[in-house]
Amino acid sequence: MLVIGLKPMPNFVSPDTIRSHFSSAMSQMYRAEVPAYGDLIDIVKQTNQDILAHHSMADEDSARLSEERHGAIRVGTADELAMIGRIFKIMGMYPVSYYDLGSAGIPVHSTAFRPIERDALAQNPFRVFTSLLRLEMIEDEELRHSAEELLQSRQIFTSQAIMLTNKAEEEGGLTKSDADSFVSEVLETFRWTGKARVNEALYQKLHDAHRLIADVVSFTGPHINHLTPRTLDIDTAQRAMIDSNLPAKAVIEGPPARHCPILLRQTSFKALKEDVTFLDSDGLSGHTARFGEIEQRGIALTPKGRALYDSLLNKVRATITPAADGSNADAYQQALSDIFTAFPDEWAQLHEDGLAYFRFDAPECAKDDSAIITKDGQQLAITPIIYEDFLPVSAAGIFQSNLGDDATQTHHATASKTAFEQALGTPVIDEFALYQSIQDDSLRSASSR
Ligand code: OOG
Ligand code: NI
Repeated sequence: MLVIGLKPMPNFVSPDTIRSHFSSAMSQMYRAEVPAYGDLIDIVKQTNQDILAHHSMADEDSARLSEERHGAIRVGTADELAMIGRIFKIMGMYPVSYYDLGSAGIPVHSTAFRPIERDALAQNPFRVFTSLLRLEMIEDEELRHSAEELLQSRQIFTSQAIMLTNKAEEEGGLTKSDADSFVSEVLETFRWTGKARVNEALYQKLHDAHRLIADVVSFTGPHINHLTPRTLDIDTAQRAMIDSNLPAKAVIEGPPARHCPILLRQTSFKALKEDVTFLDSDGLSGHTARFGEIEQRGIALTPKGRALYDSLLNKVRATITPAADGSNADAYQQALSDIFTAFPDEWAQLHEDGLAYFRFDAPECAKDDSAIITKDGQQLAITPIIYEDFLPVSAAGIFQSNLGDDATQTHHATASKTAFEQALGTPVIDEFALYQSIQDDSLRSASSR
């Protein structure tokens, strides 16, 4: 029967599919731009295969691995950040958590855009660590004005990307052909061009204020600065990196190696000294815009677990600060392992102490990384919920090592979550609430069997 006046349901592509396409397009582009990234992908793939050959994981956790990665970008203005937020929303990515890097002397604050629901995460957990420049941390008033003008006068999005974003918002989604052009148009925003919008002298001034300021302000847009694949064993992957002449930094950021991995461990290396063309010269600047990074993800911690992690890490850092040149790396790793013996290292114990988040299942669903517990007289399998977010101290370490060790010239600034949310145009989501709700939902369905 023909119903007159009723519009046919448009055939929209799901945000999860758009995100997967986008993540894979970014990966292809970055592979072409930074060949060492391709080597990293190969190393991680191999170590993951070796582990999965003798270690069983729930399909939900292992299926996503081969495509799992995070990226990082740095934007210059509130308008840019707000538009990035609208674009990522069309891909099913939402701003989670606020990261203050100002207190480490780095002139940005950040959030991570990522999927937030269990199904969406299982399909493709692509996340983008997104930083907003804090111009107020430039002390020289004249330089601050020049930077402001440069940022105000650039347009980092193509007109098609803007048009399709408006269309997706108005119509509630994108058709297949619109989604395809949306992905390729948005990709343009993150492409490296090497063409500075400033002359060499201004670049140098910005660079002297802070390398990060030069990286954000001098160019046509927020080039993707790294893409990070996820390894199941970062110690092995790091050794393989060094063997392949990818000079991993000496210290792995985050918690020590453990039987039950928690949160996030990361290591990176300086990728490239880029050739930059300035308005007045095509000098080789040795600008370090992009780098390589790998990470291992463990279980998400509750506020109680996170407080214990933070206090143990502070204790380590009160004893020993990892030197930028890696000279005390072994002593640092030793102090880290010693002090973290205070953090329980068995799944059932972590659950019992309320330190970490788990999914609950029928006992027959248990895999190698699950444990069986008894709750209200019922046997249940518990499986770690993967940490999907970032760590501010680790992020500060990653920024610093890749900017160079003389990178902390600015004054330290206090966190300003409110200012960040105003720029973004929406509040950031609380990460703990997301993990808690995935845990609660799984307990409800496991108990009502
Ligand atoms: C982001 C550095 C932080 C991570 O994995 O913690 C980061 C940047 O350099 O823009 O990517
Ligand atoms: Ni990263």
